[in-house]
Amino acid sequence: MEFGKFKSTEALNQTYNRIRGLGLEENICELDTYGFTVVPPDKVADKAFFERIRSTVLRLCTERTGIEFDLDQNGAFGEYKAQPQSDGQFLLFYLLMADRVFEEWILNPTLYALIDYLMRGQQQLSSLTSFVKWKGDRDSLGLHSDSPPDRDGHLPACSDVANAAYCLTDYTLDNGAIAMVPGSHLYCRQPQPGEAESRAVPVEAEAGSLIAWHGNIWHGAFPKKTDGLRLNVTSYHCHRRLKTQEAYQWRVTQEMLNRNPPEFARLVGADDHMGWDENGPDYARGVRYMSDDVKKRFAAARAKQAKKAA
Ligand SMILES: O=C(O)CCC(=O)C(=O)O
Ligand SMILES: [Fe+2]
Repeated sequence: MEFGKFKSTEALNQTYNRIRGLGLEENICELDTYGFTVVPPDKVADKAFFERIRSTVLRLCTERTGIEFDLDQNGAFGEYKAQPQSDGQFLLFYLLMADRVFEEWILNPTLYALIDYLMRGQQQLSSLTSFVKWKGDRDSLGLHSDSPPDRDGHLPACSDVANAAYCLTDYTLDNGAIAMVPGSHLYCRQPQPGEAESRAVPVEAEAGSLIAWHGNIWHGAFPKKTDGLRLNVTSYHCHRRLKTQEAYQWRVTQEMLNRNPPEFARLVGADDHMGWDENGPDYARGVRYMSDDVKKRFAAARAKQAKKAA
């Protein structure tokens, strides 16, 4: 029996084969069972890429705050005003538009494969941010699901959003690791305030690891008790039918699209005709960056129609 080639799952075969090719089967099992996984650095990116993206995030910290940032020193807000800010934490936003290294990152094969699996190929990038943390107090773990709930707080069983943090420093309990409630993605609802805190576990991972999670899982963070920074690149994706947090669809430049493969264009909604003006929809956007398997399915449908008409 050979898996990966079934005719009825043409769209999924590629995802399946990608997962197997990268040796991520165990991670998929963890995602399905527990709602999160940790991929070790050697399956994510090489050291040179890691160093490049980390120094870029540090440079942006310095540029946006006006204060020199160093991994071993605690941070400060300086001139930086973007919200939310809390004790010992801010977020850097809109990283995709800040440096080309982030264009490379969203196409990273391991990140792409895990998100593609969770979102069944329907993902777009919602935001690319960095949580910048240093020593600070928290009065709770701040448990939440990343998926937007319906009116009554219910979540769909599928992963409507999926998230992944590329750890740029070690995550340990004392360093303010992300907190996960294993298996809570199956509850299909947001937690009540304060609920399940005692069941949350610290996700300990060395710098260079990728922590990925199902959109429904209850997660937050432990307080950072040590000196120095905790840094990441948080790669938040949502289903194509949802609004993105950051504005890419009409803002990503043609130059950015030209220098990247069609997967990039689809991730930033450059193939999406929604949001038109008085000129109406431009359906050509969808065709321009269509994936090979969708092209194949379209061609097969057209051929069938032509045969019928003949
Ligand atoms: O690492 C953290 O502080 C948790 C961040 C979080 O909730 C998220 O990235 O969705
Ligand atoms: Fe979150």
